[in-house]
Amino acid sequence: MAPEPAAAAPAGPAAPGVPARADGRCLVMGIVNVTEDSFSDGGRWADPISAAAHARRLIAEGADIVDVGGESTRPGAHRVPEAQELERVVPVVAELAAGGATVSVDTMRASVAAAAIEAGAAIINDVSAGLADPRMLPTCAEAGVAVCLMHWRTDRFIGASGRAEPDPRGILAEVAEHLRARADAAVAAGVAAERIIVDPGLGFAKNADDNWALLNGLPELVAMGAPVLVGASRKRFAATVLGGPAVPPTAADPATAAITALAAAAGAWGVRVHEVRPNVDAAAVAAAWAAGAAPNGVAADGDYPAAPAGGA
Ligand code: PMM
Repeated sequence: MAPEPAAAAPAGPAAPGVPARADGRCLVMGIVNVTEDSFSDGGRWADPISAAAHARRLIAEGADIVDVGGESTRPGAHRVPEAQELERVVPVVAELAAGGATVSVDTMRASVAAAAIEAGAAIINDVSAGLADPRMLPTCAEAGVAVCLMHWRTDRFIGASGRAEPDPRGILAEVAEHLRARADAAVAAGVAAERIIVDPGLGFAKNADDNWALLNGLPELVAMGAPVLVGASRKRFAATVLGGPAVPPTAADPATAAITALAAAAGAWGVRVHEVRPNVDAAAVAAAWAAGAAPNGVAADGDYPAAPAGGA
């Protein structure tokens, strides 16, 4: 498959406030972790030069968005000092945005968000959904950028979120309610409703059953109305289809692509992935399947043409 151009995704009519593709297909967000210790790729692109090169590779493979993060959220990870997060993230964002890429920034700090927006970021991806830093939502509102609000039940934010224990009604009800509440908080802070993306937070304080239940319930989250981002890539639960979690995270890449196809078919706005190319293909398969037609009017003959008249 030919790589798509390294350009910003055009805004589609269905989602005026967030990036969208003109053809309406599920977006692929490539992950660029400028970190020492992220779950599957920590340390591989820990300096801005190799991170930007990696991001350019992902864009050449067809990523619609690149998500740049300077702080790992893996269990037990310590917070990175603010100055270090800024040093890791801002130069990468500036370079990619100057090249025309649509850049998202994975941060829980309003100061990092503000600097990244200044450098050209179009989306702030906050895994705390604005709970870690009270300035985050007002900062996004003032800048007029899109914001991704993710579900994460963690004692880091107990005071702010009010929930420390699982909801007895089940994970889907908990996630839906939390995302609705955080979206309301974002709107109250001045974020335009059409700029809000929500994310069930697969793998964040959730067991494998929780994650599969959330994917099973994805249509319900999509029906809430906001664009939904799904981050299953290389997470431990995805490897459960391989017979157990004791496999390297990259072994879950084929399962990730299958999840992408199914998530796209269920109406996901985007998927956040490490490996771009197979996920672009998976999203394209879902789009062609839904359309009942070849993508972009591509003509292709059948593999087994009809036998010539008279028979062979
Ligand atoms: N997962 C990780 C980090 N950031 N952001 C969003 N919106 N959704 C996710 O599922 C998500 C995220 C952790 O994965 P990584 O360490 O492999 O990047």
